[in-house]
Amino acid sequence: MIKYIFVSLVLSLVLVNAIKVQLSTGTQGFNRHPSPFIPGLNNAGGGYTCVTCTLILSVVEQYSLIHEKSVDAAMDDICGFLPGEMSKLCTYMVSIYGNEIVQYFAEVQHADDVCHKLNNVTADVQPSPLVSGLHKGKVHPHPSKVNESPLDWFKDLINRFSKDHSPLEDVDGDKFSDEITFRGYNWRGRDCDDLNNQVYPGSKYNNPNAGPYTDWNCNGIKGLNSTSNIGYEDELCGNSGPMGVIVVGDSAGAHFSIPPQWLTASEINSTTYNGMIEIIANEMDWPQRSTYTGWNPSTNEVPVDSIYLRMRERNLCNHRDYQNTAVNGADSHDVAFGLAQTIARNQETDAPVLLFLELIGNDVCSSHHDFDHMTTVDEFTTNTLTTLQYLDTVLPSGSHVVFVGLADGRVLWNSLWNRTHPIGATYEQVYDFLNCLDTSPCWGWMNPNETVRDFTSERAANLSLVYNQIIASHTYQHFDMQYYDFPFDAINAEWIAQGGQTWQLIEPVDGFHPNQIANYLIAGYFWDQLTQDHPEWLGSINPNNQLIQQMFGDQGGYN
Ligand SMILES: [Ca+2]
Ligand SMILES: [Ca+2]
Repeated sequence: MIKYIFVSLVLSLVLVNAIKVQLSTGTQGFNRHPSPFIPGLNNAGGGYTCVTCTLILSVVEQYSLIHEKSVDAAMDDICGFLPGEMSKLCTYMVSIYGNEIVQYFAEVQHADDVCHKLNNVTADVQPSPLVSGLHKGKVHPHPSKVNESPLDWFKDLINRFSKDHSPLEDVDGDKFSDEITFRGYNWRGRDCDDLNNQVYPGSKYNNPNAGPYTDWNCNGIKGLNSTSNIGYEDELCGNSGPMGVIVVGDSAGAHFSIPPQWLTASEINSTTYNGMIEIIANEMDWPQRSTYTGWNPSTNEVPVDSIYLRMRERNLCNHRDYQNTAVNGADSHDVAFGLAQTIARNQETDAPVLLFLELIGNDVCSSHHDFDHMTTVDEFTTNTLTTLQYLDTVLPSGSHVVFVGLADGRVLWNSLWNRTHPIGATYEQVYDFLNCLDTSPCWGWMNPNETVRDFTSERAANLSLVYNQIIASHTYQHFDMQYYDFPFDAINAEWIAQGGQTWQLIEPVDGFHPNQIANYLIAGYFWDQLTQDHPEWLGSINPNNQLIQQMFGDQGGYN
């Protein structure tokens, strides 16, 4: 149960906010408060502790009421539902704090009061006894329950992706992996030869060392046509104009999503937390279902559409040529001074790309209760020009850059404020709680004050204007450019016309991100725009598609 708190809140709020802080730390040398949760992560205050505690214990409390079980039994149940090491961590935490929690529930009954009692809810940076014990390594689990600390496992898990957002398992160092998580092929097409750094998705280079007619670009097309004596890659793809898809951006570009069932006490059962560790290892993101680089097959429950899938459908030679380099919390500065450099592309030997620069909120969003932490127009211009200057050194000739403007986040408050969050409170209460503890991902928009929300949107709109100014005043050698507004209004109108409602397009747990349906609709919207404005950017339909399908089937799939 406590593990549940750790995972859900630490990885929702801490990932969204603290990784943003950490990006800045790495590139600007900021030194902010250390996180009381995990050494190496940062915390804006003591707030995450409070949020985490209250959320976890709220779930425990509701679960115990729904199932008419004691708090003790509720914690045991939930720990048992967690997978593997998570379950151990949960048991570990309960072994340390369970008795106190049970006792406090008996005294005060409600989760937030219990957290007060546990000294988690504090007005200053005072770490809770629970967390400070972890931080200082003073806790001693009951020896009969746990033999070794699962905290080391957990800290290792977090540290693996909190420092560098390149693939973790990458033997040959070409920035592509044959693992699925930790920035593996959920994020970038799978490396079909992880021992050869000249073999990877997007390569045009027929490496003689890889052997003639091998699959040097991992698109599944290989071999020699003995009749024509030409390799199939050359024959079927050589003149097809292959084009990769890259997104550089933020948590919305990576498709951040916390499964709401994790927090919905009435739905918690033994299968609720299946796949939890993989979800964490993907930084709580779902790039494999995202607008830009989604590749999971669509189902009735999970509709997937993406720019990559559309490009692949147009030309099967593009199979596996996708890269999602988006990072939770990223803003224009992070992209300019760190994240753009995680792109894998050889300007000389790789196919050109259709690249989306997608930063829809973090330049105006933070937990700070002021406007001073928002990026100014001048800063945004400098950051964007720095990014473009770098892209001109790595993108192959014939590439295209699509700027996605900042969102108008007023839709969040307007469509959610009086609705009920999975935790049981209204969004107004949840937003207020997060703001109170300096842990909101976006004080400016998740805010009851209309003036504050309006100012945030005004700044966002002014930043978006920078893109068209750059397009009008700058040219680059290796790519051309196009700007589009973030199309939430457009897809919302489409959704409402189909009988839907706006709140159904927003992530329920964080009350902040575009959800799966929105990702699906945005992909179709951008595709239609590009088809209309720049059909030549999308390449020709490959007349060999049918032949490729007959000969190479699913082209090796994705794993
Ligand atoms: Ca590799
Ligand atoms: Ca390789």
